[in-house]
Amino acid sequence: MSNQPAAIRRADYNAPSHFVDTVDLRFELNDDGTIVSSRLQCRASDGEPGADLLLDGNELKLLEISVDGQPLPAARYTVDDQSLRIRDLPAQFELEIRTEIHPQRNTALEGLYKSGGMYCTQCEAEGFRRITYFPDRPDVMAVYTTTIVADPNSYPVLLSNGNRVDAGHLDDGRHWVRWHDPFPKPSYLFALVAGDLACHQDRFVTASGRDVLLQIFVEHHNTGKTDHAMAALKSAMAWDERTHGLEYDLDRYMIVAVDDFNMGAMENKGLNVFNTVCVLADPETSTDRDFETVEAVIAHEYFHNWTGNRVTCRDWFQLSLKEGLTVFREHQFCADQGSAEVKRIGEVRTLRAAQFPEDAGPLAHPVRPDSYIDISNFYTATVYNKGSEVIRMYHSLLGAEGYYRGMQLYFKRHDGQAVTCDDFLAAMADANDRDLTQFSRWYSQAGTPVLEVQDDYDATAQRYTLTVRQSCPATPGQAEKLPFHLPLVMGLLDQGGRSMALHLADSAASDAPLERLLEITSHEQQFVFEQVSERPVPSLLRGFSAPVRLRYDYTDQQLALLAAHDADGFTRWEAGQQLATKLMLAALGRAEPPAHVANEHLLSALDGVLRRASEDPAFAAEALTLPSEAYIADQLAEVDVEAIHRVREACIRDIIAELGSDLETIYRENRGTDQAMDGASMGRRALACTALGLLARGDDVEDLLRDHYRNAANMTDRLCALGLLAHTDNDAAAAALADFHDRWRNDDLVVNKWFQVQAMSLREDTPELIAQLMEHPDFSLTNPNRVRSLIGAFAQGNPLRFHRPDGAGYRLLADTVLQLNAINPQVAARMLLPLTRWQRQIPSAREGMRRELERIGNAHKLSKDVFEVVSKGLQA
Ligand code: B3K
Ligand code: ZN
Repeated sequence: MSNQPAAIRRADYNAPSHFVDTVDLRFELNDDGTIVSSRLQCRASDGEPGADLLLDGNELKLLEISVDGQPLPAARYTVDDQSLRIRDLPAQFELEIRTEIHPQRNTALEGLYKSGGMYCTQCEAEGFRRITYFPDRPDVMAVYTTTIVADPNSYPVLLSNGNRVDAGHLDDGRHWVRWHDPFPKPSYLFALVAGDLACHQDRFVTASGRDVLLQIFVEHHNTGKTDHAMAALKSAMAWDERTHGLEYDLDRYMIVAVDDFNMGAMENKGLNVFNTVCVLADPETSTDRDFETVEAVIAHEYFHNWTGNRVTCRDWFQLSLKEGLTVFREHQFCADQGSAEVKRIGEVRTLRAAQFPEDAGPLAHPVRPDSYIDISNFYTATVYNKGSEVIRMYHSLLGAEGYYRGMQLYFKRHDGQAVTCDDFLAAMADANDRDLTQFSRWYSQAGTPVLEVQDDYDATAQRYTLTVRQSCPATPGQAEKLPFHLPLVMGLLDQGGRSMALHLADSAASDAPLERLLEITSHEQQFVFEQVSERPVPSLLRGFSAPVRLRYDYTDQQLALLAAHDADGFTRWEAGQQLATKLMLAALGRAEPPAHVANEHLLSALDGVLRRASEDPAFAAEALTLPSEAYIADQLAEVDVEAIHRVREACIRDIIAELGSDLETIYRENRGTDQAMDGASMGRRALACTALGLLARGDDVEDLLRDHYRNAANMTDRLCALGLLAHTDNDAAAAALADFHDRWRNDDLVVNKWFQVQAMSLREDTPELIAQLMEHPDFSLTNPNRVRSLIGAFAQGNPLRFHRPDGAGYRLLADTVLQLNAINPQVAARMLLPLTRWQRQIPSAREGMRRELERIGNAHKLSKDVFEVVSKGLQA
């Protein structure tokens, strides 16, 4: 690997040499190239003349440059492929630059590009430099005015940030629209859209009486699918007012849906750009999960208006300042929309599936990273999801009131500024008069802490002692870790499953709640409870109060008791998961493949779930879902994917043998044939589909699956049946797949699902099928949704076939990454991640994965993005 790109370090941060107060942009959109004219009012940050101004620029053709109206002589500036440096500048000046760019050729989908017939932008993190030369860093905040000129027939709708201030026609027939955004913002929040778009319009009146125009723009064939997004937007706006006292601040809020997008959505000021996946929803073509995604992402991007836009990041190392915080706000919002317990279970599943393995692998990094080669690689589960857990811990440690006091102080101090995670922590600490110095280690230390809990019961003294030890494994560049400050929420259950009063030895006698938050701060701590009349069962880490791995040596009986009786829904679910995990790990540890994996404790716990299923079907669905193969793998020092699959399947067969007829009853009682989208109907569908998913692992289920597919009245049911059918190579599967494609061949988002179910198939020849599907006329490497549906789903969601022993899965992924590297580096680097998780695989797999990583590493012209992931991924 030659020409290695250099790492950027947090410690090297320098304040900007110049500020830009206003930016005037003019875009002339032409099919043979776009001309961008910019006029910047600049001033040296120290008020002195003479400092060089360094502007970022990427893939730009510089046409003209002038300072204070005078063309700049060549001797006063230098251009290379990354930057433009200007010398001998006065303390204050007007800089004008004209560049030419080619959005039509932009397959990286950063900067200005074309998606279908429309122009759109993606500037976070460093896309603005592909539009014009600019100090493209978040601590340079300016007021933008944007004029867009285009052909009115192809591009009747012209949008940018802020308020629409003027419009007109030119003599040559083109039209133009001017936008002005009064809020100073970093360049990463700039947006432009031009296209022939349909608009769904509504209004929202804020608490203080501002009448806001809400607009969702989509391509015409997608009209009619935006009701859910609009409703979600309005509830998010009302929620942020109600819970945080935060109002929207412009006269309009626009959302545009585009087909080709590198991630979910983007919070550009006043003009969000969304992946169609995260906006469009309708019961016929979207699953219940899709509906939830739309609601969550709409809310997330809206919440960024305060946490991200009004208060932004000083530099990209602080990304979690806005992302962790906004994910937490999104989680709070979603918990308020339905069952908070079920939502919490989903959050923990995601954290364990995506973040724990990241924290345990070669790309582990702290919530606030110390260095990066390409910042695009740091939009990670650690920055987002662990970052959100860190915010949740402030909320737990300070209490809801203390947390909101801290938020208020944060906005009071920093509205309109670009700040750091330290500033956020200081606001929380100062508003509550708390010392959070130790808590700040959550930002600087990578790795998932381990909490080992032991207990001792003294029957004579009626005293119960919990000993809590914490440790954290080494991660790249961090051999030793200092103890974290974290909340451990717990309770004690008596042998009948009743909550016991918690008399802490050093607290007042009258103070005996049923639940306590223990503050863990040291390597080892003891908590002594008095007046404990019998040996209790500890209920630990309720609500998953900290992002840690908890170890306590529960017996099967204790886990069954917790699963049946604990006061906390998360812990009830977790106890069942831990029981199943324990049994599967034990089975894996035996020399001979065991005849049975489930035992009477697990079966009776599941029986209890089935009997109580009607009380909360959505919860029952979660409790009936066994821990994933990936989760089991994450518990092991050496991972044999096939063995894990065998054991999990055996466990499911035990469940069917014992509870099959009850599962069938539950299935029949809960399956529906309607499109009702209320929480109760969605819960019943989830339960029916989970039961069907278990039954499908048994024998003679083809008719059941075929019927479910045929009778489905909504996409959740239809896709559930299709996915289960697609595991088998038979006529029923082929017929359903053909029918599905026939029905929805014209709906891109449904065609993604068609690719995805095939990518997830347990069929042994899945790698070959995927290779064939990549030749399908509907497949395209330039559309990230397609790539994620087929390649991403396979490599991340189908461990059994991705790790096929002959290495076909690894080769397929590496071949694809090499092609994508030249098309879309960001997506290429992301697709590559599963190959970097070779360290704990069995030796044959390890070798195969490393070989493919090395092959990618040796390729010519690697993008920075891919280079960073490959080179870190190869480190032992
Ligand atoms: N802030 C964007 C993510 C941008 C990713 C750039 N590679 C979406 C979000 O988190 O809301
Ligand atoms: Zn975000």
